Amino acid sequence: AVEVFRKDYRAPDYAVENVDLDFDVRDRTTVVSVLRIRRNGQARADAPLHLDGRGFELLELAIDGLAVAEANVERDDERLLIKQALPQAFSLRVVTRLDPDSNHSLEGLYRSGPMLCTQCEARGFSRITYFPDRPDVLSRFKVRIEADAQRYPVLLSNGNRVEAGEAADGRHYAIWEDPFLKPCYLFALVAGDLGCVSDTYTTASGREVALQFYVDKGNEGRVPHALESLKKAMRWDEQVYGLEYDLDIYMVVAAREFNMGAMENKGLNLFNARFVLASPDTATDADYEGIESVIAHEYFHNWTGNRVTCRDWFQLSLKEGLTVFRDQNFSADLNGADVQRIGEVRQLRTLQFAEDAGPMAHPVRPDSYVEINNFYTATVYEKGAEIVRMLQTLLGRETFIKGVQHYLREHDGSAATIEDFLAAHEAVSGRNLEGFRRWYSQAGTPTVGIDDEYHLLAHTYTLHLEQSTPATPGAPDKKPVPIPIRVAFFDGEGQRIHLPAQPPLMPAPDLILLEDAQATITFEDVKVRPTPSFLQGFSAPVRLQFGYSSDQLVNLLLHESDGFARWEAVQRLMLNAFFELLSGPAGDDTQALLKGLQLLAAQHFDDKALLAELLRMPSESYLAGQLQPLDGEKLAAARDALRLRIAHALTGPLSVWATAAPEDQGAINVGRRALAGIASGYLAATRSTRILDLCRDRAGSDNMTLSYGALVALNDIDCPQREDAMAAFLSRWRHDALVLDKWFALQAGSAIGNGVERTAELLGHPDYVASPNRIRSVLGTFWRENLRAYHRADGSGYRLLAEQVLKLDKSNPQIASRLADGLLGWRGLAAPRDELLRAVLQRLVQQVASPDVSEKIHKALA
Ligand code: B3K
Ligand code: ZN
Repeated sequence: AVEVFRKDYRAPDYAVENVDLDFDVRDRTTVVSVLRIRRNGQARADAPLHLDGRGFELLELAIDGLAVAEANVERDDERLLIKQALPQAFSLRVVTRLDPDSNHSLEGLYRSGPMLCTQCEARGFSRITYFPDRPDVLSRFKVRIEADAQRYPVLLSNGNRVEAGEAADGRHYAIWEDPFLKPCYLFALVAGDLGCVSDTYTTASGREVALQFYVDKGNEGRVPHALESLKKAMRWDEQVYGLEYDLDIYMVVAAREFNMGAMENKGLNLFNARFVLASPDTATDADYEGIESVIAHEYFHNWTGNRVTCRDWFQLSLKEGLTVFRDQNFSADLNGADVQRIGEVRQLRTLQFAEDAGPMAHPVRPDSYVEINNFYTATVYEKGAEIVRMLQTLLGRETFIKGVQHYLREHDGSAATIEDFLAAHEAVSGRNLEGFRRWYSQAGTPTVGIDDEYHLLAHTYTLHLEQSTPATPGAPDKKPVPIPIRVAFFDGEGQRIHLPAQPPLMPAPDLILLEDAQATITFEDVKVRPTPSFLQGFSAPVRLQFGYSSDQLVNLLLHESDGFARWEAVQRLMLNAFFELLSGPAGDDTQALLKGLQLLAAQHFDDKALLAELLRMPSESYLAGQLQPLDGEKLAAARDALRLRIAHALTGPLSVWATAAPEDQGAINVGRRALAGIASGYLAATRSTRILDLCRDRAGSDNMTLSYGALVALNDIDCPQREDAMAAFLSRWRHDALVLDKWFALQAGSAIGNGVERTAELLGHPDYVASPNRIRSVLGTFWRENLRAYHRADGSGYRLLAEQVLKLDKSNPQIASRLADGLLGWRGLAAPRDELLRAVLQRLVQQVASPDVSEKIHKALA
């Protein structure tokens, strides 16, 4: 595989104006593609025609009705070059034969249960036919599908259905036309036997849109939440961005087998079933929120991604970062900003900070890639969203929205760049975003260090700020970036102190803008020593270092009004206690945490969901990023000790919260259930029979949040209640794939016994199937959240994961490559694990075939 560089971008020589596709679905599927092609103005008259294609049988290749001679063709595994003299405009006919039933990569045309479906982003369309598979070639698509009427009653593609009817031999057909220009990665097709739930939506301008959800038959009752979420998203985009839906129909199809969350194909989204199907007995409140946000995300792509797409894949964050930012705001508006923001930061710090610190670190706009699928990352998505958020902070919400609208107007129907996006914001705001561009081009997580000084006699308060970004692979020298730091000040009793703005460094009383490597701000006339609260709302994706005292942290935990800042304070207290317990007995730091939590427990909380977040312990995978070198067994033990300490210090309130566990839907109950789950988790660690019995009984609840919460609480405790509850859960849900995924994840994540052996056994369990969701449940949970097992000092955890990566490397490289993330960080491990994992990698690198996995392993060993 070759490395592709951003600097090598060249506009395509040929435009494909029309794409006419004919899918004849039989045991094999034959695809006739007729393209109307025109040479672009800037191209040389003798420019060869570049087509991408792989993994199919080529039956015909003709230009203007004449077969292309072998002598005029140059071809390798992935592409084909036509070198004969070509007229300025011509038609290309390509006939290919596909075998979707044996396509386990889940890219291109493949089978998922009762249907055939497609996944084309990033480069799956070229598994269907020869085509210039690049996002800057935009065409008008017309698609005819013919298939057996019994086996495939549902025939779908993008746009509007313009014709349908019967064909010979019990077959039928449908013809779809998409009036909008689109790149081939947004093409989609579905042929299957599916149930349908439909509804309508009336847009702000009064157009009626048909909404249709296609799911496995029998699952229709689990669609309403996704459907309601879609309608909310459609309304939100009208109200906030003034953006309306543009076709007469919007379809969502739920697939059992899907490599990622979902895909925004024009008018025909394909979804991992887990982001569509929900009922209170099968899906947790967290699942409900996930569905709402992914449904919204894919819908928002209709403008940010589809109407305006990306010029090349280096610009991926143009659509992904912006669309994540939009779905985050949607969720915050619907469910409350504080808890939403805490979840975002938790994810960013756990996944993206780790990525930035590892061998795959890359800028939000990468400079090169070997396999583009490896760059659908937390950096491109989540850090990309953080950059957009900072832009909004700098420009103000109103100007920012105008900037987005201006960008969409200027580039509607075309393929754009991140540069175009920034230029649009410069145009509407009159600001120069030169320095800001560095956020897109520079990898690594900046650290901001702050010191403060208070002069009792002079009544001055001074802040010294500095920033630096650590070197990342291939990029040793980093420049400062503009960092917006939202700030508030409090006195010792938690009352706000208002200190004045000091432009340009402090453009508003609540905002510091650190643009240089260092800066100093002095405030006069400050009567008492302030407790600063830096980075409110997590206003920039940085690590912030400030020597908070325990008292200051407790002060912020109890009195800050910004939910994120309260959470941040308790995170710091928890981390301090965790480090104390890692190296010895409980001392001052643990005491400070417990005292803070006791005071917190005595406060009145309307927002129970926020209280639950404040009490939640940092996850193992988050802690792993804090510990260098990493000893997973020690880490898990210290975390267990911390859990037990908290349980003993808060037994009273925890018992109250653990019991208040309502089954009904509704936001207030979502918070109560979250709290009950957290509280039972702590209490179970004390092994009190009362709580273990309660959890066992609750695991049989008809409310999945309660049931699953109880199982999580029991999961690390070796006791008969756990055995009984797990067995009952398995036999109750054995036939429901999505719920069964939860059972597998619990097993793979449990601290009990030998987790490596148990995980290996799970892979041979009679109920195990190698679907992407199941693989992630078992192996993803194992390496990310079971550090005790995965990092066993004998290296057996590493060997198990590597074996599975190798196995999947051949059938489904995208999934294999996701799992390979668990193998990359050997440099950060405590001996002897570093050498054990390195040896595993050195063996693996000889054996893997896919560019996906091999790119990562090469970078890890470099
Ligand atoms: N755009 C798709 C992701 C495609 C991943 C290709 N490997 C889903 C999304 O971000 O909405
Ligand atoms: Zn997306």
